[in-house]
Amino acid sequence: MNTSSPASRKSHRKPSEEVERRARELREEIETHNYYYYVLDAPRIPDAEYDRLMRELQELERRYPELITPDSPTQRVGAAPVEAFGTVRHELPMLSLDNAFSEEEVRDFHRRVTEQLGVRHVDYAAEPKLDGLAVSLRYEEGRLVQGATRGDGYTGEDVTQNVRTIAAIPLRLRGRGHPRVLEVRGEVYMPLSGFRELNRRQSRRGEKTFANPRNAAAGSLRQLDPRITAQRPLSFFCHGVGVVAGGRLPGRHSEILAQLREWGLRIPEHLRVVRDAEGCLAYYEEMGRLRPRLDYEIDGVVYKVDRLSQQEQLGYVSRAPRWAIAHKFPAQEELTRVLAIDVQVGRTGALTPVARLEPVYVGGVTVTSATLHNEDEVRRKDVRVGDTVIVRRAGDVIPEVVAVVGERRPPGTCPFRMPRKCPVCGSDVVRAPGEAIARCSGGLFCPAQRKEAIKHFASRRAMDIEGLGDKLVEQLVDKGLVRDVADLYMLTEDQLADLERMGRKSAANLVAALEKSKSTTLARFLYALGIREVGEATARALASHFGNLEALMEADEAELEAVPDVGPVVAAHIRAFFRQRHNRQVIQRLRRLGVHWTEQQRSPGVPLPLAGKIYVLTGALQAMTRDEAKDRLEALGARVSNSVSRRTDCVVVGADPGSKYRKALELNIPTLDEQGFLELLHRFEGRNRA
Ligand code: 5U1
Repeated sequence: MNTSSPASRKSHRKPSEEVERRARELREEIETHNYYYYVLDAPRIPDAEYDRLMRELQELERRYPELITPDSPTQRVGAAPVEAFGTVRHELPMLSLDNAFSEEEVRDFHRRVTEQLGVRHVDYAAEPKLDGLAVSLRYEEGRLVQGATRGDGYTGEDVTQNVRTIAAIPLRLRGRGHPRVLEVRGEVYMPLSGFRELNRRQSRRGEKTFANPRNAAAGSLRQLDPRITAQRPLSFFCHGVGVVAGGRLPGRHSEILAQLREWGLRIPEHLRVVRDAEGCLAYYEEMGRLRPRLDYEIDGVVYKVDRLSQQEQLGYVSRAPRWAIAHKFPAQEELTRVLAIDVQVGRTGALTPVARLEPVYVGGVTVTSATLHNEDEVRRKDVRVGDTVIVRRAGDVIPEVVAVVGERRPPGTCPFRMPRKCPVCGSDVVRAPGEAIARCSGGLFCPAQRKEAIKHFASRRAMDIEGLGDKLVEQLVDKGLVRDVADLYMLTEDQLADLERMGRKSAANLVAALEKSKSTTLARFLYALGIREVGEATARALASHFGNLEALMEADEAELEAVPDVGPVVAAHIRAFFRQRHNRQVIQRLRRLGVHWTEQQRSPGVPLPLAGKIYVLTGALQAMTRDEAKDRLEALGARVSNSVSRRTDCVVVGADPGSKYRKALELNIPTLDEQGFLELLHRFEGRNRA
């Protein structure tokens, strides 16, 4: 059976003139949008529209393969793999640059330039120096015919098929007046956003990740299979020209770059013509400030004498021009030694391995420690005490260990192992199935988690201790008045009145609020304990399933997983939490200090009286808040919904009810006034009370 539609079938007829014209139009339109997007950084159409144009052209070329041209924008998917790269001899060598690492070295450079030229002032073209891969692109009659790596400066590798897959490199130059042969030089690089995404993708697939964007760019460009290069987020900036024949270029470097831009080539952002050493140094400062916000890595800036006639006068020394210099930023990567691997416990109990390092100057500061993220990361990089490692610090980012220098590993090192007990409180360390982070399970007790645990315990949806805000919790912990949540219920008015921003009255109010909070529901109490992955809904499900705390505390994984929404991860966290003697002691103290709830001491599995019923609340109740009414209904097994529908079983109507009441009347849904509601609670809660 032939399932293809007539429109999608391959045609064996010659394309009509109209089809040919449309293919040409589409190619031009797509190229123009590439130019707006990549070169001018100002896209004119949404991505979806661009994709539509591309699909239309692909479809035409599929039906009439004779329409395909080598420089069609559809031809960037990557040619067939090769066994090895051919070599390319650079007609004009690709030079390197001298470096300056200090202000003084920049001033010395400027002095040499002015002295040799016999002038007092010099204009420099100042550019960011990209940390990429130098390449040469050869255009003949405006068409890209060759791409080559720098190699040793004289001979590079032929990467034509690979550079053709990079969307920021035009396959054909725009406009008119280009020289017959134009060799453009610049850097292929990987934007930081693309680099992070690529590493995430590689990690997900269990493939090798890249240490930095430069390695990722090099590894991607130098692929024998250009189809792989095509899938890598590479980009390109040009910063000069090599061979130029059959045409002329302007007399200043800055003008040449402007001309290249008009021809469709991407030139670096933040180009500037500056004057003398002072202008250069101001530019360096400015780029240093901008650097953390750029989506690509730069390792410095380059100053080039702008006038070509002056460049010629200055000439070259060995392999570097006398008319240009790279002013480098402090290195972002350095080598150092791992002295120890400590494990830090965060506010939420997450354990993070941290490498203690021999102090090293990197990225402008002295670094003595670097994060190793998590256990899997340490294992993947196999970082060991005694190893020599590459440390990286980019912008304001926390320093990290990028990789180990394998050949410098001393004998007798051991692989890292995550401790089994929390280094702060001694509770069990738990790593739930499928999670990357190991955590301390002593949430109620661990000093590292103290403040967060208390703030959560006091919060409105948990124990609802009015007046116990974050600042006050910090003070109470810092002054040593509270070490765990049970200590809250031992606080006296006198102790509280002595605190900052607390008077007698606020102290008395807080003591009253603490007293009031002692009467709660099992669901709220469970939520307040701050067990990992146990949010309000899970706490409610656990309370209604087990009916009492003792049954829950003793439940094993299988019993826990019988509760709706509780999977192996949640069950593991709950088990680990209640296994900790310290957590159990805090719970015992809380109960002895008067924290209680009114749920039925039920045997697990017995349904609650309002199980499966949907209630809606509207209007104000006199006897309790909306939250309390909701809690009490939920404790009886009801679901409390925000809107009335045919599925609603009952609407509780307080004073000044809103539209939900009208809707209930309209749909003939049973309603209860406050008196009726209280009687319902009394009837069932009375029956349920322990
Ligand atoms: N921006 C820029 N980077 N870069 C690197 N310009 C530039 N020029 C270079 C190099 C190696 O060399 C020429 C000055 C020869």
